[in-house]
Amino acid sequence: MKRVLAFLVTVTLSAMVSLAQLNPLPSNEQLEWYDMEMYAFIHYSLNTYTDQEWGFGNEDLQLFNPSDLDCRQWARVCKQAGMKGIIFTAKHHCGFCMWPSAYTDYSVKNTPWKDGHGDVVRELAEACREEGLKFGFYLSPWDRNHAKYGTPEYVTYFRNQLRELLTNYGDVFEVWFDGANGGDGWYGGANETRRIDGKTYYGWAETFGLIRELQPHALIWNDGGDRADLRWVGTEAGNVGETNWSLMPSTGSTTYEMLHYGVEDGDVWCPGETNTSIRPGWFYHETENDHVKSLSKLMDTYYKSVGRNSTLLLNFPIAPNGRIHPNDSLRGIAFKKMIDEVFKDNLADKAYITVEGNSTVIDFGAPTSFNRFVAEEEIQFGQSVKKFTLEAKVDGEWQPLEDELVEEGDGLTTIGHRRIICFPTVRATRLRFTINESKFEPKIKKLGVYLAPELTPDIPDSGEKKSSGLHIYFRKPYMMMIDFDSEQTFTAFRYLPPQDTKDGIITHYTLSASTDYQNWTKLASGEFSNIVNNPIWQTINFEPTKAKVFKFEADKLSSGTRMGYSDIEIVKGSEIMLKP
Ligand code: FUL
Repeated sequence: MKRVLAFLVTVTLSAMVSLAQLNPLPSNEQLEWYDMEMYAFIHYSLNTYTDQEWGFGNEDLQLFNPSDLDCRQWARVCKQAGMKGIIFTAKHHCGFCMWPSAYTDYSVKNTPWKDGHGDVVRELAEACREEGLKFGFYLSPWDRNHAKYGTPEYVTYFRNQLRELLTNYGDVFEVWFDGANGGDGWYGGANETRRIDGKTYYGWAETFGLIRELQPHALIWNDGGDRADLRWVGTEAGNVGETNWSLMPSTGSTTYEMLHYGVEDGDVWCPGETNTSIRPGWFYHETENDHVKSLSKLMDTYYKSVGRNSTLLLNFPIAPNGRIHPNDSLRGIAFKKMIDEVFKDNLADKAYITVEGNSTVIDFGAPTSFNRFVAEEEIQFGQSVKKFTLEAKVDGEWQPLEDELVEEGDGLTTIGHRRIICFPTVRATRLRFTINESKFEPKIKKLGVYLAPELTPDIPDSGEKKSSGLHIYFRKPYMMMIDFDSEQTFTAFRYLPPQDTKDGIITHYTLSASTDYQNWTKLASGEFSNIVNNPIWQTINFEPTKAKVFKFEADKLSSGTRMGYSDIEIVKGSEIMLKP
């Protein structure tokens, strides 16, 4: 009898194992993570005081002395903006630590702020607890300050810091390891370029082991290398694919397609987290105060993240005074109010619902206006739906509905945790939802039908190039010249990198000006940091300079052999020069 039982247990276990392989399932932590829907990123570091996106690693510690640093304000704003947690840049690529780490001098402990007795990580972790928000941190693996970066000693340092953050600040819900890795930096004064293999250098398996041991419930985000618990979605623009599987292959490199759309037959659960900033940049720049994303842009981001089986990690930068700027907080709070408004009244709750084969018919009883449809799968049993259709019965005729936010196809593919479909308002008596294809018997948890207020979309870009009136020509594949009919006084040069390819994006540049094409004055040179993942306008400000011609040289490209651009703008005072 015992043997029979043992045999049965073995058979059942192996059947469960092979079923699990066929249909990987999320962990409890991943299920809770989905339910958070939105949480905040906070970018704050020495960059805030140098107007940079990536610090070089030698920025002056004396710069860190905020007059009004208030982590409670951050937590309150984030909470009112509907965020369920905060992930904080404890250390960005410049290596400056926002907590008094015992392993480096390059931290808050050697700044004038609170006479070196402050700890931003502690203040924020406490503020999160007070506001009922979860707390997580970003610890940049790349460190442009550390002398030993690139050697095994740095990996020990990195793990020591990880241990500090995992043990001294209470529960951590997510640990974020950015993928920007290696390149030029200060490195303790060496001032050189160091390359590492991001997949092997940090010994991720062991590093992850430390997190599992010290914070077993924390989720790990990593955008390549060893598969962690959450994946990047391949862009920082704030959208994941309309088809979005929560699965990935457990090993091997990833491509943009895999990150953006997931992998239908992947063997591990590794859902996509959609990250973007409420402004163009991740860090605060005064010049972006009027470029906080509009309500319609934020709603679009919500539909393309939370509405596509993902979560939204929305960044709020901290201003130099140590607080979230009022423009960002007002917009964040308006965003939450708009989400509540859209989803306050589920019209399906009052309807008569019948199931006919693979179709569910929602009968409103009378012509009813709606423009949003929501479906959710019971993902604790896996993700199943591959294709569905939606039809509205208008004047007695069934009419197909399509997702208006996708460019190709009807967008009605995967569902997962939550899928929101947006379409122009229809007035119909019934809505029919049909599952056409699925991996296994799908389990639908919830259906919703809503009437969202019409938001005026952002005024579309007229498409007119700012550079269209400029006289631009190339001297070499790496050298662009822009000349004017007469000598004038200029104050800034702006560069918009190619938008649809990474080839030709300038990561390092030199800008010079001349009045006679003979004698050149170097106006600036440096790095357009994070331009590859976030290809937004880059501004080079300089002292008012008389010039007739500009020379813009690409010292380094992300890839490709020719410098590329989408647009160029040259600023004369506050006026934009369109015509020479
Ligand atoms: C990027 C980083 O390089 C940016 O600076 C920022 O932290 C963003 C969230 O991730 O890859």
